[in-house]
Amino acid sequence: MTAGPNNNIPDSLDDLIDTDRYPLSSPDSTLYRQSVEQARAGLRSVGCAVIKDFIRPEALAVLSQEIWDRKPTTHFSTETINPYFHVTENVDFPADHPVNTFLERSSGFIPGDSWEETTSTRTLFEHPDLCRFLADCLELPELFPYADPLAGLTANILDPDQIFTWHFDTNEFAVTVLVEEADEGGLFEYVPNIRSNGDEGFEAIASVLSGGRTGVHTLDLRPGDLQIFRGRYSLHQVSRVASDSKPRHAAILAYTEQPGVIGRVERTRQLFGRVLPAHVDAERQRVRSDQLID
Ligand SMILES: O=C(O)CCC(=O)C(=O)O
Ligand SMILES: [Fe+2]
Repeated sequence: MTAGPNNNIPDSLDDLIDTDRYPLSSPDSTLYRQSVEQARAGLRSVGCAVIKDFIRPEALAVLSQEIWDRKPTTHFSTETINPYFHVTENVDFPADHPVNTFLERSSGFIPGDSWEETTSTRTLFEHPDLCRFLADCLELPELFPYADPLAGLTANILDPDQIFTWHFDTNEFAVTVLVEEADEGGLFEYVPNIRSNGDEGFEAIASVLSGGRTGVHTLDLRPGDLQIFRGRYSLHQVSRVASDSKPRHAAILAYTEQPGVIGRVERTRQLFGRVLPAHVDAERQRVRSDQLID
């Protein structure tokens, strides 16, 4: 491994990613094209692709340490949410409807501003070759690191006994690197395409929320694997980590199709318990641009 500018931070793509197997800087190579085709096939069929052993073992140890070092900055919050991240009852729907089914989400997030520019995790997140590879896998013209200073780069932390219950993401896709796996529980489970643009899929969702296992896939994800997931249509959860297990840590890398995107104030507060001036400024710009409140 090449030494970084200060101490032993892996700072090149070759240090971080197994570029022998996944030559991210050579998009015309056969290996690159094969990986992209495989990912596309998974994303098209079940909305999920796993790129095995993507991170080199030495770099994985560094990513893991970076999370452990920043773990005190985790914003833990326990709330009961419906699959749409709402926390309050909707009287227009029956009591046993998915909209009115609230389950525990007790995980936490390490916010983006915990990783300095020089960290390996941020180097990985912002690397242009990774952006291009992900765009190719997702069949998009271009991708940019999500510019939100808190939500762009995060780590999802599930300590013993915690669970991130069934939900849909509000973003189109998510990129995850499992860094630390639980000894028991903490599994990523999903039901591919349980809803579509024309069909909310409430009946099937209700069944899963009440413990049904029909259509549930459990992902075989190992530390160092890269997961690309379309979470708008596929209900998913991270199952409860056993009370006597190690925690589960996952780095979550968020990207947008346009550069310079910043998240909404309300959602930022829900996820991180605070907002930064950048969020407030972005909100003002939005109001100004169309003169509407929302
Ligand atoms: O930790 C993960 O693997 C993903 C968690 C998740 O679904 C989310 O953050 O929306
Ligand atoms: Fe999610």
